[in-house]
Amino acid sequence: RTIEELSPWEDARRMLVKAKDEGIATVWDRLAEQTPHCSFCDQGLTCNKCVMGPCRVNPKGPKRQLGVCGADGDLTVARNFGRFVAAGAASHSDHGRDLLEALEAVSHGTAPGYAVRDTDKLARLCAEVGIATLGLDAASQAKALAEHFFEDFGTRRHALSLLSRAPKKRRDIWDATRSTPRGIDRECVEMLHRTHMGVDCDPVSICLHAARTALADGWGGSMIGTELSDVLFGTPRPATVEANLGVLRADSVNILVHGHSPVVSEMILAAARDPEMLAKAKAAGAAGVNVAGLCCTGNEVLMRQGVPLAGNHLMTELALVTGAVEMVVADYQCVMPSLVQIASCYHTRFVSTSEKARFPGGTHLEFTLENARDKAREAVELAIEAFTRRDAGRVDIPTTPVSLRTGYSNEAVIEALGGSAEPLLAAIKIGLVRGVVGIVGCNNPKLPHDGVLTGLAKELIRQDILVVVTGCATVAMGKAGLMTTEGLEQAGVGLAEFCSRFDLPPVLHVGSCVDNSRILALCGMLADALGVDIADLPVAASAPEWYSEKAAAIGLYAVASGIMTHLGLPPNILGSELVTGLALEGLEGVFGASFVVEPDPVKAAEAISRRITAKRLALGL
Ligand code: BF8
Repeated sequence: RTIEELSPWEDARRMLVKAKDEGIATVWDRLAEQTPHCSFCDQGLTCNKCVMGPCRVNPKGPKRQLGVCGADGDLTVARNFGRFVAAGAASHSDHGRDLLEALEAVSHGTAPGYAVRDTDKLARLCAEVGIATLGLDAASQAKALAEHFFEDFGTRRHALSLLSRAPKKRRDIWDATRSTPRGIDRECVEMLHRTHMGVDCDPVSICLHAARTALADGWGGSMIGTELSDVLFGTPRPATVEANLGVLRADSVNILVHGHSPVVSEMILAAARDPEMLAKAKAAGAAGVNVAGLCCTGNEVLMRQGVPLAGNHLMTELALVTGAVEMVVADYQCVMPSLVQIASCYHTRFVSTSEKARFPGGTHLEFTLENARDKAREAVELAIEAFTRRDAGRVDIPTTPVSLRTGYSNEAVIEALGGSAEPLLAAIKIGLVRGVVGIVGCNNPKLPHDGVLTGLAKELIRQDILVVVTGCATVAMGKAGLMTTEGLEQAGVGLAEFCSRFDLPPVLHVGSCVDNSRILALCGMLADALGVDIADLPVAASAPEWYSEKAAAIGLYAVASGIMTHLGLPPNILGSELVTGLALEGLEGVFGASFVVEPDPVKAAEAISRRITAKRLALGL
């Protein structure tokens, strides 16, 4: 493929040319080397879960129709998919647990530099889960809430605390299908157990447990992660910020925060904003210390602190190719191991911070809740030192930044609407806004960078469908100009009228990937207000360019919550007609929603639009 075919963006294209000139391989080069992929793996028909194998199952072939243990293609695909989803749910939820541990440490006064920044939200959450707050100070509330949520991770509950945010009808469906998640860790562990050789041999049963595991993520691990991030670092409020590689500054020490957890990135930001660090940067010849974000941790500090966003998943390597980055500070998830090698081609330091995410060849500065403030200062000092080694001749910062609006937590949306969701519901009822679609997730080098994301969003807003966006989809929408009120020029007349009335862009930024839980909560709120189930709402979800296990968990919890979900490419399940049929149709009968797979954004928009029309008609709208 030509560079023009890989990415539509000026900043990406310039850096792809530079990478080629400098002999630096990127994710696209490695994809080309790996293509064609193993067709058994592609279809989910390989099994390496025991050493009687590994097996390649060939359901329609003359031989090898069964693995050594006797598993057929359907079971093999289901087991693989179940574990795939569990890994995604575990990743989000383990991230959520880190926030929980941070809250607990704050309550004990053992996390210097961290604090409860939204005491109102803390009190609201306590009240929601039944903790009496009268006479309790913030520290005691934090302690009680942390203890309460720790139990959601374990095995002592029959249902997770925040499931009460789902409408009763939805909870009844989960109970009837034995999909009610009981404990976050429990469901992940049970999936590993079920998919061990000789345990659950029913592909449908495994897939239903995958849904339960995913629900434990969406309404559990992710939701706790989101809510506690707000408590600790502040609930996002609307603001205008900048994005793309143009946010790097030629005259400054550039630090990119990458990964997912605000626990590390917030501390780096605080250290970088310290006047003492500014003085040190100036002494080293820089104008200042510039922190910018990548991927989801970028979304976290963008939403709450207005930190500019340098790029999404496929931009992470290219950001280093600018030659202007002194340091990448990573916590975990979606951090390509290749970044260590690319950093070593420049003066860039790659710093890992989490005990559970080590990157050989990089610098490991282990952050704990006790030492984070000091470690963050150490990291910024190392970045300032790296600045003195920057080769100005290799610096190329392409393009100027674009502006985008951010900060649309549910609280902020309600506030923007004047105090309740009623104006949105009224607009939906009269058809000014036909529906709401969450466009979420990643980039995947198999698809044109950001092309399916932006193509779909443009089609939807043109058809008066409000879009909410999270994760790596955010930068794409920002670059396409859809996240400011100027973007309303591309919206349909109805949507433009509604958004103009409330000063909203047509694409609302609601956060990082764990913040998809905000969309679930919003759907619960809208369904309750209308007295219906989530599956009755004119809403849908889409992960057009997804790649990760986490995105699979997100897609499945959306479907299991009653939200039709579009994927730009299928998971590795096509080797089983049974599992594929379940995903594309069968789940509709179980949860009232299923998946649609469509790489073409216009066709995907048509499918979503048809769904929204059908839901509107069923509601009598
Ligand atoms: O959790 S959108 S590429 S960074 S997986 Fe990863 Fe996908 Fe980006 Fe965030 Ni979500």
